Amino acid sequence: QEAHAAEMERTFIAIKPDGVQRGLISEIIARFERKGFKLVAIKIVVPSKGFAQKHYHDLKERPFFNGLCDFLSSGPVVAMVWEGEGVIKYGRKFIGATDPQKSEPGTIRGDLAVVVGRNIIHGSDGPETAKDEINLWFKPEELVAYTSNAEKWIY
Ligand code: RTP
Repeated sequence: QEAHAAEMERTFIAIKPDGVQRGLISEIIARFERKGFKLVAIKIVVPSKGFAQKHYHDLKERPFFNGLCDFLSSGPVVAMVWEGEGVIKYGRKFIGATDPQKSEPGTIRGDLAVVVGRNIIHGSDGPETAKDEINLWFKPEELVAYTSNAEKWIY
């Protein structure tokens, strides 16, 4: 089981300042937790604008880049690492389309958000980005490896 845990897929999930201000932290965490994914790192931080620019470096040519980085650095963000089989892809599905108007009901954005600039949550879009984003937001010692008793009933 130890070796199994070491290889388990991980993704980076952040509750953006709008999600935090609206009191949606517990709602979002509950959805991942109830699904059966495992929380291995969590902290609340106010990212600097420079940090937000690093996080969104792929989008630096986009017209909304500056506003997006201002927004991400405007207040507390809850940064998390979730672990589990298929957590990257399924996490994205769970979160819903980038534009909440196009997110299916039942998804986090579909149920809880209205506009693209205030879509409450971020999730890594693939294995490489997940690795990069986890490394950007967390030190290795902030990731806690543990065996959850529930795991053997889920994976
Ligand atoms: P995220 O990275 O936050 O999970 O979102 P995503 O992959 O679904 O979408 P992406 O294209 O990477 O865009 C990142 C974030 O930029 C904001 N955005 N604003 N004003 C706009 O047209 C616009 N388009 C995107 C959103 O907050 C999106 O989550």
